[in-house]
Amino acid sequence: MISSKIESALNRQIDLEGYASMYYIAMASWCQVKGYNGVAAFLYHHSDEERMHMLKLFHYINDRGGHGLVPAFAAPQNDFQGIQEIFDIVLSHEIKVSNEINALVELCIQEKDYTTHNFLQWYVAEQIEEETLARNILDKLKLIGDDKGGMYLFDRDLGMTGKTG
Ligand code: OFO
Repeated sequence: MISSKIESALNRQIDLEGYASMYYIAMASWCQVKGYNGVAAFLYHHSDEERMHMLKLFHYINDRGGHGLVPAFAAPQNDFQGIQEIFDIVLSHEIKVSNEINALVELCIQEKDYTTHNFLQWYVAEQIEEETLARNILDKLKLIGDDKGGMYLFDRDLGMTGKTG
């Protein structure tokens, strides 16, 4: 059985993961409309992954005697200045999620909830991968700069990776 403190902290995490899933759809949709079909495919896929992160939390909370709740998600922005802005947002959002996961891990130690602590290790590892991926993409964008041909190849390659980590 989880404490109500841990239950509400995990429910806040549901909100973050679900919001991320919606945000990635908003970014994917913008890319699709602008003709960046590879980036769009990558972001749609990433949205699915965030939804899976959210569902894992529902199952865990409910299995431990709590109640996973669907929050009212805030509307993400739907308009973007370009691919650079999108991946800046991706990285800063992933850093935010990592910080929240770390705070949750800390709370588990305080509350002596070692089962939830163990459950959260999956998220800790996942966040390292996602932050690294976002940083690698930003490095590539820096190399490409204003090179249109480079951007064409970037879009094509990202569409082929499919995997967001
Ligand atoms: Fe990328 O946020 Fe989930 O864990």
